[in-house]
Amino acid sequence: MPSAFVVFRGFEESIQKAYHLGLDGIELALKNAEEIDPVKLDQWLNATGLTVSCVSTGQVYADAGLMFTDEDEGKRSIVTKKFKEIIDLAADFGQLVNIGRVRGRLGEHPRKSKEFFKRVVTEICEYADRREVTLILEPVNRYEIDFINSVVDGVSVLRELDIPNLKLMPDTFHMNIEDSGIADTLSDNIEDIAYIHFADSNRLAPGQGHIDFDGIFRSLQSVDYRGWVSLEILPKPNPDVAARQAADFLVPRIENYNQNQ
Ligand code: LER
Ligand code: MN
Repeated sequence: MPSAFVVFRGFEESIQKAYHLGLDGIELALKNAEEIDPVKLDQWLNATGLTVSCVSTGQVYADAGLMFTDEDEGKRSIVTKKFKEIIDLAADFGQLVNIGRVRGRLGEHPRKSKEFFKRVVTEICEYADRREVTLILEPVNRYEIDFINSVVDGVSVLRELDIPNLKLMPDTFHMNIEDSGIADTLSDNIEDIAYIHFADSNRLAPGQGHIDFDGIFRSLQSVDYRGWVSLEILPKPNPDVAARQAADFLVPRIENYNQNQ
């Protein structure tokens, strides 16, 4: 979708560009599993040595307004089916699928909405477990969604649901709005964290706003975080410049981080 916070569009070209920027992987933002041909994807990845870091699903929501909390059972079945297809794809590519805004809203009937959310999450996690895929729940700030806004909120949902293949995907942009601190909150909750979205305070490339990424790297290093950090930034002033700013800032820091493992 034109509104997606993705840097590049077009799979083959994006993989090529990510490779030339010195990145290790590519996060796919899909609205449907059929959007991508797995055979071609495998070829593009093999040609570059990149891997899929995760499949993100914000576009499942953005495209058709589908959400886990929908009162309409038919719509909940559609979103569940789409997730199962994406999980099948992720079984071969990345083994991680995110749950962001597609979880929906609590709205006027919070008890019912929470129950619907729980049912869909339980069903897709069970399906994913058999395929060794983990679902990663993303806390999203209050201006975009009305529940699970902070990492601390996310941790309490994880404790309540108690599903082994359900983890968190914090996003530094949202954490800057909702959490008491970024670096400490990440290290304090690292056992529940499987993946991290990096964007600066203004959603631009890391280094273009006021988030202390060096402090975050130190904190992650102190708890030996081994998961991905992935860029989810606005393509501004244009996709290539934004990606270059991000790579110039992050690649040396990640190389340094990996050398100190
Ligand atoms: C999705 O990863 C996210 O962070 C949202 O803010 C995008 O709308
Ligand atoms: Mn995000």
